[in-house]
Amino acid sequence: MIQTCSLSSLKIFHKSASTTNLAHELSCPELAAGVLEMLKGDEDINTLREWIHPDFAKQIESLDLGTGGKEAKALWEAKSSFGNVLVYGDYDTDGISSTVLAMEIFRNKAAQVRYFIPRRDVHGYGLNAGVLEKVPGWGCNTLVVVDCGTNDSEMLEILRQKGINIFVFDHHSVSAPVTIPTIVNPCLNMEAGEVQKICATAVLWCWAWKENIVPRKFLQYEVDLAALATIADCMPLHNLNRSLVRYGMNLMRNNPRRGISALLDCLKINRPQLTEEHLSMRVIPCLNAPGRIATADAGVRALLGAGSNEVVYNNVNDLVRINRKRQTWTDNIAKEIDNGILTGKFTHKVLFHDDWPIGVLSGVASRVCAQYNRPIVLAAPVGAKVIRGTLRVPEGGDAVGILREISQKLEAWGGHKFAAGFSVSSENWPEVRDELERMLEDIVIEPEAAVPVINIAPSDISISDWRAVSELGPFGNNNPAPKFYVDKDFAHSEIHSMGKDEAHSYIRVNNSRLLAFNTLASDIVDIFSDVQGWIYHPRLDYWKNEEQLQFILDFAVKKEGV
Ligand SMILES: [Mn+2]
Repeated sequence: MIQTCSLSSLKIFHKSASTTNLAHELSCPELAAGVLEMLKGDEDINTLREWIHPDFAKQIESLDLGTGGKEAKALWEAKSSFGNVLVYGDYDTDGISSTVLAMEIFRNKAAQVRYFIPRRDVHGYGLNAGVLEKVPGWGCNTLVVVDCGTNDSEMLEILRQKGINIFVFDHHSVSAPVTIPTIVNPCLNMEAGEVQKICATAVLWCWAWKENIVPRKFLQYEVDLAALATIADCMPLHNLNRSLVRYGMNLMRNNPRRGISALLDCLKINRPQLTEEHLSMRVIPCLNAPGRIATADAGVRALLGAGSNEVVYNNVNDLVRINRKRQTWTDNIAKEIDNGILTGKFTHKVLFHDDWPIGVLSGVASRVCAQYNRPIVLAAPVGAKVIRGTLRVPEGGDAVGILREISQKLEAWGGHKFAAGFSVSSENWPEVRDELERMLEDIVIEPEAAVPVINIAPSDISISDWRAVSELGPFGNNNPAPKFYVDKDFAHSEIHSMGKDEAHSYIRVNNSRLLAFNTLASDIVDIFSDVQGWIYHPRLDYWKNEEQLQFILDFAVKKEGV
């Protein structure tokens, strides 16, 4: 299948004299200067210079972990051993990465380190009071809470009074009084600005780095966890996060931990070619999957990578298998909703089904919201008395704001502007459902902003040009990957089939090929006369140990009015 978009949805950027000047000032190829001009045109020259050469020492220096960071350091230094340590984590990739990092750091000063990951279906979000009550009985001397806990001072205070050492490393926003002095969370000091937005794994890693908790040489081999969690939690890719992701990806390419090496193997990802897209589209879904539909322990075990090779590969195969199951469930529900919307059976925006597994609903909701550019709530029962739901809204809406308005009727709720979740008692559900339906109806959706694309033919991009553009990455949230456009009339285009069963095809543009994977040549021929141009992106490929550039077709751009 070939994806299409309209010419009016694009903002086509043409190189000009200012691009040449900028390239000169930054001593970089014109293509990199053009990409910077297109995506960061408003920034001053020093900001752009720093973007090309991020200064890690300066970035981590400007991260302020506040008094919590100092208090946690003092506690760390006050003891020679923390006895039996329990790490309390969370079930997504940031939660399990920070759990593994905490275990590996606290092992340096502990008799024993164990972990507990709550189950999404049983324990809900964040710290669970019932579980914490049992902690003293487990012979625990020290509790390390990661990726949650900021708003649970009251619960933690009870344990502290029983003589248990408490550390919290979190990045969630503050909504309750913080009385435990050793809560490390950059959100407690938001005045320092954008650099404070980091994932929980990065909070712990940066604390250990800044405060010299463990040797920096040791932390250099743990930065892969921060990289995975930064991408998984969709953190804005400012310079500090870019550095963490970049260092982490280099580690995964050259000297990965056993579990990651095995996982990349199973996913048939060639390590030296690892990209941020591999992580976000393939690796992270596998790490997230167990927490969504089973217990997250499989993810922790895979990242810890203990045991024989056979054990490590078994753990990783578990992840891949569970992710396949999650994918099937997600696809089936998405298809059901697709059909419902297209046949007019689903006119409502709040959808409920007794049999939907709650763990995959947020993924489905994101997909439906993006595809139809419309708000959606998906809900399903958990046990007999509770309904859980997930809410997605397009640009123009405020998901968490909507839940705030009906919060008195909810058991629990949270989230951010585009995505939020809640639980509600079965008695309150009919009322909540109708109110949500009414509020979603009222959202005024903003028209989607035009997507910037740079006008250049593939034959005009060299490997060194592309390397310089890659230096502007890693790409992702707040730093989108640049898109490239070539007009169909730029050169005579020829369409060919390729691959086994001719399942793929390519378009010849001058001396270059635009590769269209899983697209039949006949599909392109069918729309060819309606096409104005092509959107594509370059990719480095290795062929017999030779590096070469490939060009991947992303969209056919349709002429105006067709
Ligand atoms: Mn997190």
